[in-house]
Amino acid sequence: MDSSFRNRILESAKKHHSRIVFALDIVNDKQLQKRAIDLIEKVAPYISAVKMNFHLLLPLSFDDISKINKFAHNKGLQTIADIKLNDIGSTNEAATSILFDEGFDAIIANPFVGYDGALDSVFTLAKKWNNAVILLTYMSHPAAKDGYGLMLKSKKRVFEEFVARAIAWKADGVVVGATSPEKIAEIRKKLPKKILIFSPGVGAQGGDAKKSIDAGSDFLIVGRTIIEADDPKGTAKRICRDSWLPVS
Ligand code: OMP
Repeated sequence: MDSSFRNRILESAKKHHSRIVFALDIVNDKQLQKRAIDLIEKVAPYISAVKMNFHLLLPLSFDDISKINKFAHNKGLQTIADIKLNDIGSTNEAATSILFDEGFDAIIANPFVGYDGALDSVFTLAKKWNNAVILLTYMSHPAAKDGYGLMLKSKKRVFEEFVARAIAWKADGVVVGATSPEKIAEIRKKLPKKILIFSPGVGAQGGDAKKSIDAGSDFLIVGRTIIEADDPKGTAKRICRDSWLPVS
């Protein structure tokens, strides 16, 4: 049986009937770890993975993060470390080792920094751990066009170069904002099916869950819309049902 990250997250999607990656972006809470675990407990039936960003990675300890990862795994969920890694190889290697030791299944990195002497160490470690690397390709914020949309001398736009890198480096996934469904559709056409598209920006940033899935996203990354809702469980359930696409 194929135990790759791709297979693990698709199995989780099938089990939970959900295409949602829940962004655990908790702010203004002194009991971060407890709140994180409470939220996972509530929404676990309606998500396929959990993503942790600096909101938790900076203030919490190695043990706290490991415990959250273990809790999510026990619920049959995959976990993604979002630090948009972007440094020289030795530093990337140190960061990736710590995150995989903490139990993460995947890490988000920035392809801008290149492969040799930079992201090569991240891909090597991911392979060793049977984990995944997900590359930023077209972000969700309004200024994304000022970076990812720039035209290069080669007549390729930056995001097209990043798509080529994702293919050449055998990335497991790419991030393309739900706020640009036309970019999702364009990128989906260029990417082999085995590379998953993760789309943040649903709800709070104005993106639409169903439109993103229809355009070709495999997973939706959703944070504040669920966390800040009066009823996080009901909200996760609604987004999950509205955007469900069976895993083929
Ligand atoms: P909400 O806007 O609250 O749903 O959160 C979105 C989450 O996705 C946050 O953790 C962001 O840091 C992250 N994100 C984006 O919003 N846009 C991107 O282009 C990329 C990411 C990401 O890599 O996850």
